[in-house]
Amino acid sequence: MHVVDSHTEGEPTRVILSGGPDLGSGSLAERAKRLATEHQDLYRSLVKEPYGQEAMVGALLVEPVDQTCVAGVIYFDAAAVIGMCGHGTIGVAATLAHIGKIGVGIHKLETPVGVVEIELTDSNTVSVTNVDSYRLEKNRTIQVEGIGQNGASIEVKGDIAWGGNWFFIVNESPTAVRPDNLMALTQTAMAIRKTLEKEGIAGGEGGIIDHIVLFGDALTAEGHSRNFVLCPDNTYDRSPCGTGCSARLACLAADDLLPPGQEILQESVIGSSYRIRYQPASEGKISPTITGQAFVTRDATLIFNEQDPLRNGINL
Ligand code: PYC
Repeated sequence: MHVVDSHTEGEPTRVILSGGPDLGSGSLAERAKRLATEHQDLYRSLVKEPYGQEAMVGALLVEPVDQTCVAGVIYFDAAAVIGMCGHGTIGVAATLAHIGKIGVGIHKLETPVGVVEIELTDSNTVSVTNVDSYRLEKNRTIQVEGIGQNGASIEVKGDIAWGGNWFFIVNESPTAVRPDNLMALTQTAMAIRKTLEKEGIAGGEGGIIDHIVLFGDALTAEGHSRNFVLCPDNTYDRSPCGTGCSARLACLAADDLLPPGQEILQESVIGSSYRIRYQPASEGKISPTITGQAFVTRDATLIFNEQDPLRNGINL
């Protein structure tokens, strides 16, 4: 299997260029479902240790239905096949540039949730105009057990928003959003997601809210902030999370906190950043654009040995 690895603002992506599973024909959403249900061990082993690494997102390149797109792409992490991935798209663009498939300029990629546009400014710098994003619900209040003093429960408020995946966005995190606090942040975000699950709180059409975003300090005068994002596989996003930024921009737009076209900086918990902005789209949605950098780290052949008892990854 031919793979190219990269990182986008610290978050790893593995692009599968050839040798991946045959998902047949149909829409990207249908093929993503097939990957999720018929090839679970395989896709997970691609990103889990010992073949992959913690926090890695896989990007399986497939034939697009829309022939104006340079490729179709299906994203997944060690737990789930996901709809879209912002950092992954920046990594795919840098990878396609690395193999000479695209040059500087504007291109399109097809994902299970729609077509996204990528603008490659140089071999590493990419702007992604993501699928239209929106806020479904403002200030949903939940009672989260086990994260207060001595295991007490705490009231947490969050917005439910779509950015290519479903997000619960907490503006006032009960846990400080600092790089020396990763364990506590992970526990808090996992407890929030568990509460959402338990209470049957979902995105549109019952979509699972599998990403949690925590914001700590108030915005600076320029609208800059730092986030912590929990992914479905319980790792935290080292980048500021492109789909999370899209969902966040939808909330800022809905609250009239950011005018169209004005660019702000979104920092991740590790301090890497994206430049993000939006334009209004139809039906009260927004069209978000995320700019960041990806660097190719490895161009390799993966060998899965039938004799290897850990070829499906470490499953604890
Ligand atoms: O950048 O959208 C993103 C993303 C989703 C999961 C990990 N990164």
